[in-house]
Amino acid sequence: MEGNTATGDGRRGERKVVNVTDVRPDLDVLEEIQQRVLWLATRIVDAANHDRDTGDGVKVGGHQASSASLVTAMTALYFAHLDQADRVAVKPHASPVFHAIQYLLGNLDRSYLTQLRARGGLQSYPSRTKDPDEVDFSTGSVGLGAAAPLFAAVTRRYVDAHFGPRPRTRFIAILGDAELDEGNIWEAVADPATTGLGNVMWLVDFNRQSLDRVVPGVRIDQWRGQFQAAGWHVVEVKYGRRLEAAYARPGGQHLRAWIDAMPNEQYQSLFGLAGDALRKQFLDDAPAEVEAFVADIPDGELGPLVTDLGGHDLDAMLDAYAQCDAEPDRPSIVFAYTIKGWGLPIAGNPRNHSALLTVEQVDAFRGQLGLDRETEWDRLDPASPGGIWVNSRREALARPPREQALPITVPDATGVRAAKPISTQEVFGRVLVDLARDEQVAPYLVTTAPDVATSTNLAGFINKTGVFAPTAQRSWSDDRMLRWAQDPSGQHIELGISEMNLFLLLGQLGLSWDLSAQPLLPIGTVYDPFVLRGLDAFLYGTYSGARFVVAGTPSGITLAPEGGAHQSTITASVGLELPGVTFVEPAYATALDWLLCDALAHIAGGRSETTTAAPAEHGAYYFRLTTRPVDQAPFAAARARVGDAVLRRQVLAGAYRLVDAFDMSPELREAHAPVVYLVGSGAVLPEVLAAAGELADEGIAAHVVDVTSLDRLYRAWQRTLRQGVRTATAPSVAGALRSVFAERAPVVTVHDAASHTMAWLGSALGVPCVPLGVDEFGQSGTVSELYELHDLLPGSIVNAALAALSLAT
Ligand SMILES: Cc1ncc(C[n+]2csc(CCOP(=O)(O)OP(=O)(O)O)c2C)c(N)n1
Ligand SMILES: [Mg+2]
Repeated sequence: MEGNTATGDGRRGERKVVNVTDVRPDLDVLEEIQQRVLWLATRIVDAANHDRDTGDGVKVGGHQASSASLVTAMTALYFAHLDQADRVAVKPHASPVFHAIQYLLGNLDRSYLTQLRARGGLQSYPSRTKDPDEVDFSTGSVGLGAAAPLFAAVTRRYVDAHFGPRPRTRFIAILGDAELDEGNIWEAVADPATTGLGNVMWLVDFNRQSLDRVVPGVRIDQWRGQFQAAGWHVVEVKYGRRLEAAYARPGGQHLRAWIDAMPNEQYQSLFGLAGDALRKQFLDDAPAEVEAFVADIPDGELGPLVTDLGGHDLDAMLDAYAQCDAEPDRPSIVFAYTIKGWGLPIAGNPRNHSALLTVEQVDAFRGQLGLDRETEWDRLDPASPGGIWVNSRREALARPPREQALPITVPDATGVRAAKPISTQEVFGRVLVDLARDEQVAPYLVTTAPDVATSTNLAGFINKTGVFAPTAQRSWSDDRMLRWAQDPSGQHIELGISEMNLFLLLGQLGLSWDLSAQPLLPIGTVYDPFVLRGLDAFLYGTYSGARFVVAGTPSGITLAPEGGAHQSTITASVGLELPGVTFVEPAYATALDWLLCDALAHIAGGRSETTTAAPAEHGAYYFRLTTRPVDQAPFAAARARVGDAVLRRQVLAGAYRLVDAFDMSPELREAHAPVVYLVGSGAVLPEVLAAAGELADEGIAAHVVDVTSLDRLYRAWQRTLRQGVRTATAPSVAGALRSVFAERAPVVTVHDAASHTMAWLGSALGVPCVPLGVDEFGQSGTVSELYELHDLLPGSIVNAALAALSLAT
């Protein structure tokens, strides 16, 4: 088995301070428990595949082999190591092991055991929001679940510094070894914000197999070096106690050298063999000393000896965990050498990733454990030593409830003033500075950015609140624009340029009410095009139920001089389509002020009377902003015309009429002028307004609608449609649309984003629609040059309106 011998810098037997709060149980008791965990995890998958008739011919699946390799490590963890405050991410394919453990602990009803991958049942991969038992971290997209506890620990360090220390939590990730191929792992490990977190432990299920294959070369030397260079404490648990004892015998060094040198594929093939065949395969190419050493070992003992890996030795795993506890100043990683399919007939088989035991093999396993069809799902006998121990663990791990809401009232608005033309990005910065003065709100605000804090207008906030550092750092700069004191009271967490890390951190800040018993108001900023760079982590956070604000800014081709690489076009669509995210794109200062305060009020759990957000809106908020200064007079005029109460309600609902053509030019009404809607969102509103003016001159009444949240409008439309579909009744027009689009008239949509994003409005209103937007990569230029290129100038909008009108007749 390739890879060096254990050279982790915490060697077994050299423990320093051991801070294990629990008493170790008898290893025989743990052994009994782990056999039951292995059985239940295997049978949970078996039942899903063999006991249930889905009727659709689609394979159910599940991962018996990937689960089995973690049974020892997770039994040791849950039944002899964890405290109530600890939080664990479980690798996706070990979901059956996790649920088997929760069941044995009494935290999961027996009825779920036959419901893996069934509707409303146990999820394929651990899910915070969907599983019936308490999952700390969702996993599924490999790499992300592994990194999440690291960012939860970053969050805890922040929470402890600001709100007083919580009971110590160990943030643990259990990951498959192939997860280390994912780049986000290394981005997380490399970021200075994650250094020195002694309460983090990663546990790698080092089965040297991925989905497709037995991994040919074992990269343990490389990984050890990389983690150590990043300041991590590395532990390798390579051999079990039985092999260690053999190595200690005279000549044992030859056995060890041979096992270390043996190709991984050869080693893994031993697990499928027995007797003489195993001996032959083991000794293929071996030096004579090895053959001599094993000559006296009977066939029946040779297999169990040479396959005795540390990751399947309970005692060795508990030692490894204790070594990590003894390192309070740096994160730890444990490489537990394991075998995929351990303890099952599929052990070590290169094609075992999706392999299932046959019904006969399951029957045999059941019989070996002394179980039958009546008793197979039973918990351990509560009067037995195993049952007594499990019960004590259940009590030790019981968690107190956590409060999700903050006891504060977020104001409806900060009253940000904007006499001159101003950009939404600048308003965003000003609103945050104002909120930093609000005694109720300020303590809970925390911002973060991947090296773009100044260029996204967070500087004002940071100058007021400082940058967070676990210990005070001396400042060497006198720059008055950039007073970035770094100390434990800072409220901005600065990250390196990794959008993955940004969204992973936002996701964890947004779950701090649960994982750190402290709700926060997290706000992140990112260049809008690079939202896509962190998209999987964005999804991960919102799938986990995290609540935060992210501002993508600047956005679109309005970032004209920057060129195609920096101009986002599909992000609006992403924001609109992401579940658990409310996408918002205001154009005017006061609208942004209202929307941002409302978003924070939702995150805080406070519900102001005027809020119109749907009850289902409990996720994150994505603000798409720009650096284009926009004249605020049209909004002031709409405010005067409609009044604050109605206007705010409409802005929050997603759209309002910025210009009413008949109010503006009453003669158009008298002349029964043709009507068209010009619907814009974000930076393009000045062009839309100019086009409306030109159309009025030509005798066409063009109402201008400013869409502040395409997402809320779309959801309102979908809600009424679905209602109609489900009840087979004619759907009504959603209220948010009806109040703004009172007349039936064709529409032109104008957006500095893919034209497709708003094109559905025609269907929603049942009228012709001409969607204008950006459907190609951008290039450098001035705003008007690029708007001309993409048909966003007033002249093109006028032509689009004429086209829409002609389509309507
Ligand atoms: C981002 C991502 N890519 C691909 C997959 C599909 N996939 C699931 S598990 C796996 C390999 C897992 O290997 P490893 O991490 O070693 O886990 P093991 O099953 O060996 O325990 C792959 C490719 C995924 N879940 N997520
Ligand atoms: Mg693996």
